Amino acid sequence: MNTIDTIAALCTAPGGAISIIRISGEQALKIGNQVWSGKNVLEENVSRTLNLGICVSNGADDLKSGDQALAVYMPSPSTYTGEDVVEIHCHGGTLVSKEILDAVLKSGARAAEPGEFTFRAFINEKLDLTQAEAVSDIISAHSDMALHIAERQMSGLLGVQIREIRSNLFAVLAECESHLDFGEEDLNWEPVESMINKINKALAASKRLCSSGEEGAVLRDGVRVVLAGRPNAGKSSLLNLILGFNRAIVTKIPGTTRDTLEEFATIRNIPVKLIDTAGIREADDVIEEIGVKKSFESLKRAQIIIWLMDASGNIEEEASLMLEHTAGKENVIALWNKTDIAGSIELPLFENKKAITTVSGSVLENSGMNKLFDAVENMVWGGKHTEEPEIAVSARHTDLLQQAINAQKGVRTNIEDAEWELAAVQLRTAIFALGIITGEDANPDVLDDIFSRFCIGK
Ligand SMILES: Nc1nc2c(ncn2[C@@H]2O[C@H](COP(=O)(O)OP(=O)(O)OP(=O)(O)O)[C@@H](O)[C@H]2O)c(=O)[nH]1
Ligand SMILES: [Mg+2]
Repeated sequence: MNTIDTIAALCTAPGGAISIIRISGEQALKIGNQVWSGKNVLEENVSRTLNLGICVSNGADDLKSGDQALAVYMPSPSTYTGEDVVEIHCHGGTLVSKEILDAVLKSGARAAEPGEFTFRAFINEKLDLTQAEAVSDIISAHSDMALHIAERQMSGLLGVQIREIRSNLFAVLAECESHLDFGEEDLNWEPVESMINKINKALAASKRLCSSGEEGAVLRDGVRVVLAGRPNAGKSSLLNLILGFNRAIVTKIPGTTRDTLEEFATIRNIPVKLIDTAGIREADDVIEEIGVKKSFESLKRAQIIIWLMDASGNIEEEASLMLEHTAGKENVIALWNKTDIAGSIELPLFENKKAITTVSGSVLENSGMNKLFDAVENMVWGGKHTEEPEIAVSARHTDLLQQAINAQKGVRTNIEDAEWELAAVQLRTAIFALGIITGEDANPDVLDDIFSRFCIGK
């Protein structure tokens, strides 16, 4: 991605009431005035205010279409990208915005690549790399908790902590390098103990951040929760209950769901991908057979299985089917459903099976569901999570933090043994890994990989 061209893209999703076209770069103002015309020409005097005017669909001198639009000029450097920015807010609808964007491109802008506005913000030091990543996390957040964490990362919290660790390591590195350069001289050397203290502090902070990676993975990727069981057990009813609306068809006919159905939801603020499956049985026809095959595929990739059993049915058969299909799997919640019509019978609890947590209730009457959600929460957080973490790092950060931790571990011994050369090498490795996290030391491949995952217009 070069940073010279003036770039433009539609920043809003299609189908909304308003569309926003953003233009960023040196030519933004000139192009803006070519495609938009109002009482005021866009210039410094009217900057940062919305101006009403019309758009020119074919650029420059052709005022034929005259779509009403608001335009705003935001001069650099106090803009999202750090460059001159013009935004045109026009009527929603694919055609209007496409015509205006075409005119902008004809007037000299280049179509922005995914994440290119944020990339420019990064290059112009408006954001560090962790903040740029947080922009994407904010867009894709599926729970309040994920959103709050992304917002804190966006405000720079993670970057600040990484830079603090780095500066401790830099201080120790400077001392090690002095030993290498002026080892023979009688300088005012920092005591070894104080250097080790700095390493210990940096190491503890790195480990603390690294350990938030598990929460980060849950909150960013969500947990795959598969609803499985025999036909009619109540799987689709449970999906609808958790979603809060009727997404799946529910009937009393066994075999209603034939294809797997995936929906995002939250359970106790945990983002989950719920997968409703076709009931498992000997299929009646080829369509159902494919559906059942897909159910088995889903089971393989599940992080949590909620296996529903009909408590009003044949208890032994229900239990043995569940045990057969969840054998060797971790994180199984066995849900005895339909207790409202089951009468007072004793239901097996599978207490000798460590991977299985058994709960019972009625999806129809919405009873016992808190116990089900407790079980999901316990499985996700391993019973230890209590409150919202301040920071939850991503898989990329975790890998780099781990590299930094490994390097820091050796440094203590190197310093004690006055192995300044070795200590310096390890410290540089750790500092470099941390610098990739914040972007100072990230190479173009890393940046391409990160920004290509953004959407166009961000
Ligand atoms: N009494 C009672 N009926 C329930 C309960 N949960 C679901 N049902 C009913 O059981 C029937 C089947 O429910 P579904 O949710 O379609 O079951 P399913 O497991 O998705 O079934 P398939 O899609 O055929 O595999 C429907 O008539 C539901 O209303 C419950 O807790 N109690
Ligand atoms: Mg169903």
